[in-house]
Amino acid sequence: MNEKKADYPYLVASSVVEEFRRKGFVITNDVFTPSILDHYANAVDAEVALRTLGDDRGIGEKTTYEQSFVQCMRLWETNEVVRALSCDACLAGIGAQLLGADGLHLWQDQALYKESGGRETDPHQDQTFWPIGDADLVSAWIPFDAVTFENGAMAYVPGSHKAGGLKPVDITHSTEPYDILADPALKGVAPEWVSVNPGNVVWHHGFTVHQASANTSPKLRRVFTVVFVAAGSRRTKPWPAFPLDRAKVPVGGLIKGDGLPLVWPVPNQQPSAPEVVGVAVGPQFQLDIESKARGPTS
Ligand SMILES: O=C(O)CCC(=O)C(=O)O
Repeated sequence: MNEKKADYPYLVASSVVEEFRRKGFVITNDVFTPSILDHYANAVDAEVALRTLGDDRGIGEKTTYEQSFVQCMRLWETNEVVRALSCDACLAGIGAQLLGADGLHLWQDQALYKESGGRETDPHQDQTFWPIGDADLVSAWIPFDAVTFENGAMAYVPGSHKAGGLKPVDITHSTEPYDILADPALKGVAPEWVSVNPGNVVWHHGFTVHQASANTSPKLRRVFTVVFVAAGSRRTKPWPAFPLDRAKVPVGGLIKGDGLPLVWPVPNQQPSAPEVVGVAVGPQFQLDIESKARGPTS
């Protein structure tokens, strides 16, 4: 073990790193103890409840996109307990090991709560949503409950991250979503379904094609995700992107600034929340129409 590795609060076996780099996704076991996970799950539950207060619609009354999940983004900015989860040194250290990065910025977090009766999440790549080119990006998918095919498990196309950015998929269904699984670059490789127990975390690369099954169970599927981007990455395109526009990152500029804190190496102080926050529920796309000055943190 070299000195640098000894600094990681959670050391990832080289076979796990190798699997991530080969397949574009991997599970890390026992990242959270049951009591710590419970502590965070309660905080995320409370924040989601606060943000969705007054929305009494049944699943059938929601848009196609909303039927995939209740989406609440950047909870770390409005809840101090969730901030500790999204800036957790174990998570950030694992992300750094998987990407082989010296530093990581927090790109976003979000609760993705798939309701009973919720539809599938359409196959897509995350990274093509954002003007960040081929920056190294990794996502931690953190279930608060056991997840199987019956209640909204994820499936990943092994090796698909090596294809780079394919045509973006409009998972919001504002337009007909591209059938990315039929993209010739994927060579017909079938997605692999992954069941996961709470405490374990599934990681996927920003270019890995993934989807989630419908929730046919009677219970809510509670998942929280944290996305990290390698330090030194730059904005590549001018089109709107909430976190980049908020931090005033120009094309060619480094991805950093207000709302994009460095979380690896572990900072001396927990990052502070940005001055301006985005919409409480749903995707945060555009700064000008969606943002407001932050109220008191809960
Ligand atoms: O959990 C889901 O339904 C989808 C998650 C997803 O697409 C992601 O974490 O990138």
